[in-house]
Amino acid sequence: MAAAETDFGRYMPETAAIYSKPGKLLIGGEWYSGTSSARLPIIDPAFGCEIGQLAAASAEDVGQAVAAAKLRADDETWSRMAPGSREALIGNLADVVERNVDLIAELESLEVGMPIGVAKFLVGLSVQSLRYMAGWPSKIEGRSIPVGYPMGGEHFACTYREPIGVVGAIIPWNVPFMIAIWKLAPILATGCTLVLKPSEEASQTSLLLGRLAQEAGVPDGVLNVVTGTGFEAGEALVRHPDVSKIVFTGSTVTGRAVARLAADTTKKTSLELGGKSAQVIFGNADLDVTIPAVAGSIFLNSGQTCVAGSRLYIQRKIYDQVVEGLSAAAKGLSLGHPMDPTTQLGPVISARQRQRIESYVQGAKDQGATIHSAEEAVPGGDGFFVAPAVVEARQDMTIVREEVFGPILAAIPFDEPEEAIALANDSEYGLSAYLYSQDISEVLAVAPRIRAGRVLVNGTPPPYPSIPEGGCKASGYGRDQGPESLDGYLETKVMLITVK
Ligand code: TXE
Repeated sequence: MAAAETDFGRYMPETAAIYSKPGKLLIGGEWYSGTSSARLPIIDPAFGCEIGQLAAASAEDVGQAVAAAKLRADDETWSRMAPGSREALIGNLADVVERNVDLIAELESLEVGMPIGVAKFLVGLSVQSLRYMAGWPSKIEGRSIPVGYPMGGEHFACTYREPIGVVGAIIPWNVPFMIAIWKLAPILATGCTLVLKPSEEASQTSLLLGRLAQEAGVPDGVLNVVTGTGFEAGEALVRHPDVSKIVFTGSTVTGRAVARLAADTTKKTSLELGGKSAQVIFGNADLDVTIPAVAGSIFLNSGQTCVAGSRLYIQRKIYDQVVEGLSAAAKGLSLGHPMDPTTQLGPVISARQRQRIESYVQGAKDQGATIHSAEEAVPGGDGFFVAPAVVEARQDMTIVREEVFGPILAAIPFDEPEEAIALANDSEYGLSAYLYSQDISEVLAVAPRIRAGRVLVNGTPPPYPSIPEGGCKASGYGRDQGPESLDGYLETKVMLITVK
């Protein structure tokens, strides 16, 4: 790629207009520049150049956003809104988002480096998540509990499920719009309110979501968006005593720090953290299906997905064939500008991430790994492109132990299924796992013994809104999507009536 800077001619006029003005903060239905004059640069990863600026929210701005969210959370017209009205409102937001898929996808593609087709697909999935959640408000039920002691007395007991109040959501840069919707949809369904702090590296679609929520008629103060740094805006949100819960998606290190800080004010937390997900290919797998699926799991969005299957265990008799097939798949990927429809892999988010990924690959080489890298596919210029690679590794290598968050697959052979289970579980993480086998008995014997939030078999379908997403071990706790996500925003209250 020769050009040195972003050509807005490739984008819709609305996209160019958005970047021509510094971003603002959405607080209580009003757009503010913020109390601080500091601005954060927005970088186009395809060229490494600045394309706009964001407001850097101060602790005072965050305090105002929390106050607006609390005012609305305490307002019974919101927290006790008729379920039918709430369902209609979420449905409206789904419609508004659907009408704006192209614009949202352009912003996501521009800031994250995601190929435009992938971005449109993922924004489309977000519409599905909203529609799924739009069906829930009328189905959030308590229960009646039969009570009574043998010695007498008659009581009636029942439970209510009530919104927990103000939620702070801190989200990352890899798939920001979809993750914001995964937090916002159940918040709308339960009657909580939200202060959303997107990553300083990809905030624009969260700001656009604020605009679209206004257009859909979401009441002021229900969704507040504060852009800014993690250490200032993020920490201020976590410290604030009026925030009942922090829902966080990001790195394990930051997630742990957030949980520690949240404990000071007895906040609930839900953490969707890093992953080092295992893919296991048994000798009888259908390789025509398996190789593209394995490649898709690690190379989608340049490996920047939390559920990326970055550790690959291959039964020895097909090891060479699989490594060869996946190396060819990596080398066949087309790297280029995210708006080019032929591009399969865009740049990674930042120079920092590129350097981090490259240092993991170099480290593996230094530890004796064989690397099959598509270096010749990397475009020239200042964009943050990384060569996809298959690394023939050993279990003790850093590249197998730590989350790389790039298009790098570490492959290791195994002999017996028992060994594959042990290798797959030999990780501090537990987000996702993938099994490939044509033997259903083998699948049913192995899947329950893998410690992960989910086990996908013989394919990598996109996330369904009705299926919970989240992990265990160092990958965190709590769930997005599905009915389980609602539990995270509800408090159970008991009413106990003495009848006689
Ligand atoms: O994440 P951070 P970074 C992993 C991935 C990546 C690494 C670093 O391995 O290479 O994390 O990415 C906010 N208090 N994942 O540095 O720091 C920050 O502003 C409160 C995996 O971008 O976790 C941003 O909004 N908030 C992951 C959010 O936390 C703070 C996706 C995430 O930033 C804060 C992303 C603080 N002290 C990265 N410090 C996945 N599994 O999906 C930062 N933040």
